[in-house]
Amino acid sequence: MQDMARLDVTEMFHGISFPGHLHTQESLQLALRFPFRDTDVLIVSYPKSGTTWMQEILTLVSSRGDPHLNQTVPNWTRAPWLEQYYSAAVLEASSATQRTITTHLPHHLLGPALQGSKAKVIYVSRNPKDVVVSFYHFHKMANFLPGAGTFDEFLNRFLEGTLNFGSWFDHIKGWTSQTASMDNLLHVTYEEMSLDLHGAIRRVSSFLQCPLVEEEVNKSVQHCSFASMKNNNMVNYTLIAHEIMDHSKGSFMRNGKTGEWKKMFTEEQNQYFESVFKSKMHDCTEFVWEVQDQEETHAKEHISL
Ligand code: PPS
Repeated sequence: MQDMARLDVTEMFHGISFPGHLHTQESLQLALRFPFRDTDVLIVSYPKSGTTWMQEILTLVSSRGDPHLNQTVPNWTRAPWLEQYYSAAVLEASSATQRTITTHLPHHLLGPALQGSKAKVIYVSRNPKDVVVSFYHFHKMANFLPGAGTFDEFLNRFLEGTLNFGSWFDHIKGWTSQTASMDNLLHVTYEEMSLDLHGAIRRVSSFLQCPLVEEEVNKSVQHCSFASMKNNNMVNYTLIAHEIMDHSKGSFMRNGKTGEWKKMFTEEQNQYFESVFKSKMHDCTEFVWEVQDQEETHAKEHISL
């Protein structure tokens, strides 16, 4: 993962920018033609939505709560990103009967490759206001991403859909609109994992038809807590050279909370966000989002940001 530098290269693919450090035109093309197996499990997310957390959960579920793999194999080897250049080699070398694969690609690009496949898809989403804050901080430490600029500039780029990996709105709409027609798709939110990690792990394990006993769930909960993952160098990206990810400028496992956007957004930015959100998401009748502040313990709000 550290061989190919290309830190200043951006690959433009179907109108979306991807970091050239990990993506090439060829690797992106290959992803769109990927021969999925019915036994594959695919984690799909827009960046900073809880991808790494779900990778950790899937490893623990398949190991029945035993953290050995989580503590000895980096997450990008356990669950490689389909569109990144090293994944073909990793997947070829994999002897797993059930492969876990990760992707940030939007549905309009990856949907055709999945057509007709029984591969299981887990879509992970997060309150977009927290996504943008997390992504902003990540841009400051990840030297393979363009400069973050001011938060105001960054927020505009997020809302326009011009950041790397494209539009959050296209991503969420594209994938969640498939939930009615794809019975092999499970939507899990970051907020749900924050609120009830035990329940989320149970839901994921039953979706994968890999039910765990209580003790196995409890062990999984323990090993994919924020504190465990922050200290696990197989998942906290401290194995990556500091020229690529500068840990003096921030941590990948930054703070792992919900509702942190409130400390970052001005009232004006919030109003602007709300207006763009409303105009872009107005046609999403099926779109269910439960967002809850950590300090609030009751009542789930429906599409409340
Ligand atoms: S990436 O770059 O797309 O793979 O990033 P992703 O893994 O999707 O998102 C990173 C954010 O997820 C937080 N995270 C967690 N939060 C709570 N508990 C656990 N176990 C956990 N693991 C990862 C991580 O801290 C990033 O969020 P922020 O808000 O920046 O802290």
